[in-house]
Amino acid sequence: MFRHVLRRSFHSLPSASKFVVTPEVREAILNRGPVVALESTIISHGMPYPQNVETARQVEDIVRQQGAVPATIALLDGKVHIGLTDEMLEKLGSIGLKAHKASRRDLPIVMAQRLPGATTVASTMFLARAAGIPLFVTGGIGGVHRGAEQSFDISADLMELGKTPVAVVCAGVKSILDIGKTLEVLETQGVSVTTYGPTNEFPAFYSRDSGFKSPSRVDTASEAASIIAANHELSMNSGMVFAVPIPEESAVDSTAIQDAIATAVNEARAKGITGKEETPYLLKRIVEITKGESLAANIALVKNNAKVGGQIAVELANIRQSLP
Ligand code: PSU
Ligand code: MN
Repeated sequence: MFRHVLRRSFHSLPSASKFVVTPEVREAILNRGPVVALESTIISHGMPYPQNVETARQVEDIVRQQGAVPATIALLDGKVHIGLTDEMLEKLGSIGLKAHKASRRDLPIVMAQRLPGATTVASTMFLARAAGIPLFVTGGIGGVHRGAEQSFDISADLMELGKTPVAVVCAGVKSILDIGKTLEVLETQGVSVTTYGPTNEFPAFYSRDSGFKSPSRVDTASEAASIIAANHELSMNSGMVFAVPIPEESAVDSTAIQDAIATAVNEARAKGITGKEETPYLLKRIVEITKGESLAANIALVKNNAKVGGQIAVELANIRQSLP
């Protein structure tokens, strides 16, 4: 059971010809080695150019420094790319919001229409799983939007986490969202949520605490890897969230951020911005209102997640490679 799930890879897919996997990533997958999937909506829609491209490159370097192979995922010219060249990264970053924000429902459309597609947490998980990559690093996951009881706006990320066995390393959930409701939906979906210590709280992206206790906690990469291995061993077919609090020195004053978030959310309501546009709009306005302070924090936490995620990938590879 365990081996079957852990050995799953793109070779078993009927659509293998639509997957372009770089030789380095391919080799690591086949050897059950340490690979870290990375999303591309954070590049196109999550940060301004050129900091987005610069950060994406640094994140890949940090993953490598831990001994793991980075695999940034995007769609270009009708194909899924697992591992991007420098030129591809530059292209996605520089076209920014003109790239198609491709969540699960958008994948077939973006592929068929050969659009430049940036993958969200949901679609990156789906494609990582298809390629045989069990671990994925990002900044923050999508969640239940404020006022969802009226709008029904709940990110597809949460549903994907319920049905795709990929571990997502993030800094928790931004308080542009309703964090309490997000944790409730994750529970309903059967997603294992763990804070990567040294705290018992679920982190809130820019700040280390959300006021909500995390359902579980680990303090080392090997403990995290053993949870991922156990998920596979049980054939859970559901995802896991590892929430890493932003480093203390990079956390930002929560009142300034809370004010910026409140302003941005009110503006979005006033302008009638909803659906897939809402998250990118809020991210962009918060950077503008805080005059870049939030961007610096965002970059710092993504890099920290890359470090932790790279270490977990190495530990997970040790477990998988020790299997018969
Ligand atoms: N949250 C962030 N930064 C991001 C995103 C979310 O702090 O870049 C992106 C991710 O790609 C995530 C997506 O999967 O937004 C969620 O969008 P939506 O709420 O439309 O599902
Ligand atoms: Mn939404």
